[in-house]
Amino acid sequence: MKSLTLIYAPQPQDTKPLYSSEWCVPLGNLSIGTYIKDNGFDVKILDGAILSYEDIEEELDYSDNNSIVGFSTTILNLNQSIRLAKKAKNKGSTIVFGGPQASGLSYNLIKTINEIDFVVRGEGESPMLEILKGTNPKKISNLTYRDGNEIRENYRVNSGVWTRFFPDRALITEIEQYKKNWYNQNKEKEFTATNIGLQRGCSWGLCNFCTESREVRNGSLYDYFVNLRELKERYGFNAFFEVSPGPSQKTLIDLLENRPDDLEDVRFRFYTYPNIITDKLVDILAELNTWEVFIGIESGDLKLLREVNAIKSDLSNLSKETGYFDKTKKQVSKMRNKNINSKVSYILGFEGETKDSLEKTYKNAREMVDAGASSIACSLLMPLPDTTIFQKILWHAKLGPKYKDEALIDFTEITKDWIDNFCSVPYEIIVEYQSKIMGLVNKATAYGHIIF
Ligand code: B12
Ligand code: SF4
Repeated sequence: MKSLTLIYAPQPQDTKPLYSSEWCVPLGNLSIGTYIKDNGFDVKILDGAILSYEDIEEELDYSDNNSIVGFSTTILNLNQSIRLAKKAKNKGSTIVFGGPQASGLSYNLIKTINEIDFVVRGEGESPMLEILKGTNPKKISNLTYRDGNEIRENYRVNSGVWTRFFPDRALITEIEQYKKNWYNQNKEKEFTATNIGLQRGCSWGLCNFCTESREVRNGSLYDYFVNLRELKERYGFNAFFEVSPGPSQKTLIDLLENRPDDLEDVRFRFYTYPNIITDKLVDILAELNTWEVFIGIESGDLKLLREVNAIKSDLSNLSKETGYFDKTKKQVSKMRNKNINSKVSYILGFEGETKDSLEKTYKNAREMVDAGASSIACSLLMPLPDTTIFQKILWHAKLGPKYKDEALIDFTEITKDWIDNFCSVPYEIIVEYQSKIMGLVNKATAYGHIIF
């Protein structure tokens, strides 16, 4: 009988892990693993956020030609995943890649990396089950694979099977380790958090640098709270880092209105964006015992925001932009008074970025901190496969030929290439501003690059 090992390879050592990576369980792998286990197969989950590369490599000694080994990939861990895949392939295992980075580079991966048998684009639960059952690849949705000399990319659907069960944390043997990591990083907090996902897809879904689709999919709220209750009673988690990208106001209102009495004390952390945070929403967030909101402000320059489609308001009425940032400042300050931390997030290096727009972003960050924002995320724009800006790279006369067939994208190199060709300010100045913006608070995070 086939068995499944699901791996989240560690990110390279010269990159900076985000503070939350060590206490967040790998939800994608866990969701697939739960579905596969429920269908009768053995499943093992290996998470490179808490295991070393060598630990995972050692575990692969036990794989053989009955093992399917799956890798969940991001722009940071794809190369390490390929190294590990080579070892598993030598043992005779079938290799499956999935997750956002492999989804966006599926064709190139199958074309250039012989060790990879299948790439799954998008949701992985159903395709993985079909692979384990030995179904003919032609009939498996979301699959990219070799068929003789051809590469086939089957149609992609979101089957939504994940709405019918909860990711089962019993599959994670080191659950106590995640808790310890939370305590170590959050000594001052009196609650214990884990990550959970109500929704897939973003209610805005238009930013040209992002891979999120507008196709919002939700599970039932009743089941969601059953899951929360289990996480509270069985594992002692009483705070939830909601990974849903950009939940709408309505979703947050529904969450409050459907929250059962015995869960009134649990806390939340949400990803949000400026336009949905109104006075009413701040009250709702407070009633939900929200400890932090991440606010994707992205840039202090409205012209740039409009061009990357991230202004998050009705573009047909430009007068609505008046006071766009003032409203956010007001809400940040209101949230501070209600003990909700605001983590304001910026991206530097949008198309057409200038010294002047960087200055506006710096000024914006300073004002948000003055208004009460307690932490900052400030990243250099990383062109991710499957985004509009990645498409711009592929259409570019010089960069297109370089990246067209590439499967192993070096994120620092592509970031520099993007800035050199699409921004009106050099990389060094952008990094200088990143450092200035992050220096505004004690707690700042950045995308992968180590710059300090
Ligand atoms: C929470 C989160 C984090 C957390 C927690 C990570 C964790 N342990 O889960 C933290 C903060 C640590 C983090 C870090 C980073 N993140 Co992040 N993160 C997210 C977020 C918001 C939710 C992830 C999630 O739980 N989704 C819910 C699960 C169920 O969905 P899923 O993971 O996509 O899995 C499904 C499919 O992708 C697929 N699948 C996934 N794995 C596999 C494996 C196999 C074998 C198969 C077949 C299928 C498959 O099937 C799954 C089930 O349907 C996503 C955005 C999003 N909405 O997904 C960004 C996202 C995944 N992150 C992203 C990025 C860029 C990063 C960082 C590089 C940023 C950084 N600062 O360094 C790092 C990378 C860390 C690393 N080690 O590689 C990008 C990835 C894009 C890309 N091409 O790489 C995303 C998509 C955000 C975005 N739109 O830009 N992240
Ligand atoms: S950047 Fe945020 S708001 Fe924009 S599409 Fe992505 S998840 Fe949605």
